[in-house]
Amino acid sequence: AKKAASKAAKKKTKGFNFDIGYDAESLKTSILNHLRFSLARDVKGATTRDWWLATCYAVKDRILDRYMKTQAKHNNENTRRVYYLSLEYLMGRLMENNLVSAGVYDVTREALEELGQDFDDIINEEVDMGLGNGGLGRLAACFLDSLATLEYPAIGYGIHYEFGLFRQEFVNGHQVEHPDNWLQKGTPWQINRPEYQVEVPIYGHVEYHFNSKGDWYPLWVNTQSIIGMPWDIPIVGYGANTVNFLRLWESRASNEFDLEAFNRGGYTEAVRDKAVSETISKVLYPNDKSESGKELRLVQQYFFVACSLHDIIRRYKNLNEGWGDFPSKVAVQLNDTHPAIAVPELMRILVDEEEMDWDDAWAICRNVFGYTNHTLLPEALEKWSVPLFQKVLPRHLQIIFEINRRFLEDEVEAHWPGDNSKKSALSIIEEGHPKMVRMAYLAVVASNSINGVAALHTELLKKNLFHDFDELYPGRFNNKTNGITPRRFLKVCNPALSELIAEKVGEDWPTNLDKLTGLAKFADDKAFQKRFMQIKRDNKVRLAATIEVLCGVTVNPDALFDVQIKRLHEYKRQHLLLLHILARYREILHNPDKPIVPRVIIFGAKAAPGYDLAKNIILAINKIGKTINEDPRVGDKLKVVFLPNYRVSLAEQIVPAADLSEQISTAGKEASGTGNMKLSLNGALTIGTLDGANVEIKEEVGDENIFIFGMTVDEVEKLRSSGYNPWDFYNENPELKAIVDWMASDTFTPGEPFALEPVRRSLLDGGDPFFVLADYAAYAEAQKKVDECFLDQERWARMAILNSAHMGKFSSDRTIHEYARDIWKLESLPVEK
Ligand code: NBG
Repeated sequence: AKKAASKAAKKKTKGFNFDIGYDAESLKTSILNHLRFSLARDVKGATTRDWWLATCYAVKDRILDRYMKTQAKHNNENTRRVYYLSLEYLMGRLMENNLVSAGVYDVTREALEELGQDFDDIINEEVDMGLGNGGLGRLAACFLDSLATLEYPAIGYGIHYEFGLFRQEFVNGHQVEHPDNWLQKGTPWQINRPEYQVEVPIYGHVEYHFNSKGDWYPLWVNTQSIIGMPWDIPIVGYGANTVNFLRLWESRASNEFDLEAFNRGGYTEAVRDKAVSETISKVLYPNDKSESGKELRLVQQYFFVACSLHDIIRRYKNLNEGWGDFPSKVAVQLNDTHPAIAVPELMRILVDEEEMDWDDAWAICRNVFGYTNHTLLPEALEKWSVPLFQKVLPRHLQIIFEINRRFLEDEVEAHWPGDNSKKSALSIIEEGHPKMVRMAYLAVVASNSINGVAALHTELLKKNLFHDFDELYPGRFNNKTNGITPRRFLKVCNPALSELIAEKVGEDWPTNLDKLTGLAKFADDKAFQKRFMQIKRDNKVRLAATIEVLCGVTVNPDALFDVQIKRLHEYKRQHLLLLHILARYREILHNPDKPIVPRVIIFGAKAAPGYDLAKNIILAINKIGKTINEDPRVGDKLKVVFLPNYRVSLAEQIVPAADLSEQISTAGKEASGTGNMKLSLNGALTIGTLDGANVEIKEEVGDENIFIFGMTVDEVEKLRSSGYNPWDFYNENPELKAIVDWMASDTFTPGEPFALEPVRRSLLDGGDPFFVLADYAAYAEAQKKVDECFLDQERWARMAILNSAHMGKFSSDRTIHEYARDIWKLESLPVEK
């Protein structure tokens, strides 16, 4: 009957014209319609928020039209897809990008102007969708953009956090965290999909039963159920007809579960259990690179993985018979180890539910999964305690043990016969009290591809962390250097430069970023230099206004804008730049008449709420900055500002205005970095170490257009093994000694002489684990070169132009093409209009 009804409905709507206008007049009509019929608002009383929502709805109508066509196409062709599993997506604002990608930017602007609305005010209504911590989450967002733009069939899966990354405020120089209630104003972009909700089991225990053949089989029983409710965010391809989507799971209490408790008379229990289930998707863990071993985090990981696999399998089964074609239709990419529970979950489904032989199931797994590693930092390598696993996912733990047993007995034994030390070194289970599950090893053993995110990082993975695995699985390790979307990080955030580029190299550079090399021939052209630098200056004037509002500090747009924007971490060494600030301040006080290149030092960074030293570094920067900014002897020569609540939308204001990009991590610690690419693309020069993708940026722009300093990975290793003593560097360098000692006075914290002591101590008694003092002299030298270069504005302009010109490699389109070709074996599938 249902089928007949839907047939009848189809017949009755046959010939109905769903066509939707793409001109300003149609947009205007749509906006007014939504204002009235979606928001119940009269033009007269409409607030900016109402206009924003109505405009987004109008644009969404046009996007959904393409979304329907895309999904129909993917379905009809029963196409292979990639499923990107990530616990984080740092999407930022969606409106402006969607307008640009859908090709309705100009007409929407025009429509709003005709309606008497200020376009920029409306854009600024949107709060960032900040469901991620840093580079890893932003990379996932850039990848979605590229996948849609290149028309690859792809779906992203993640968690619909009610609270994204905390909002940061400074109180008296200290970081204070506030909840990020991003859904409060409503979000027009998401589509609820209750028809695809999923129920997943968790907790419980394993019992053994006999089957009809008299064999034992395990049964996971007495589980609790959680409902996963999908919310879809359309992902619009730039200048393409493909609209993919990101599906985010919200946890809800299972109705059945509530009802049972309710019937037992346990009303409050029922409500309490409901609250627990609904806690799962409440909040994003704000630790950028450390695992706290919290039960809720493990539950989050399993919850979203189980929902996603269920969804993937449902979609597959709709169009295919049996499991034979599963690996040819499905590629799953694990964004770090956070979703690695997908491995035992898929095994559980295949072996326990589908009653497949272990070997067949394992072959499917190994054909489906790919794993991307994003860091070598030991504190970021996920391990879960066996007792915790036993409690939350008892059946999965058994499966992991079985995977491990077969791996050690079959593969490790075959390669290193009788070598027990190899077995314990490679075991997925780490011995100890308690035993731990090494998630990275699990991901490696189960994947057909393991990749690092920059050439140096991949080399180090193969050399150190996964050395034996690389020997065991030759060819499985590969590099995929990160990239960034040139749509958001140039076209949208820097419209003036975009226009200049289009004029010189053609309109199609946003999808052919290599075309930027066409700028190189203008690097010495005085007129071009002038225009390029004038755009930079205009961007600096705009940023200066933002700085005034956010920090209450007036800065001179002709000063060198020196930018360090990224999460706060010791290894990223914001405190190395802080030492340089102290040196500049000292120089200004000691040589007041000596000319100095005026600088504005701009920080943006959030510290994990439990990371004390990171918070102390923020405090030190704020206190020292305040002292300098208020010192009349300094004036415009030096200003230090720490912009609060650094996030994607703020990055989009800072990046186009930067002159100098600080990429100064300890060599070997930054897997890739992606901010380095964004800044250079917008014409900032890099001062940096030979770390992560800096190495490849240097290759592209040439040694003479970048300021490289400091120890290499090998030199760091050598110094470490010979016994590094930071006191040696402190004692040998009078300038360094003076500025480090300065921190111990109460110059910057009047009346509180020891307020900055934690930072100073970490550099000396603390052993300076990231070699700040060891690299200080080289850094100071490189900064001197920066100043010299900046004095020669023509030379600087030339270098800046050549930076933009040579960033083509770092488009995430290039990265995604490589993933598609080498890992996912995925073909692009253009969608017709
Ligand atoms: C981060 C690295 C960055 C890298 C991004 C994206 C984690 C675990 N890793 O260097 O620190 O650019 O991943 O690959 O957040």
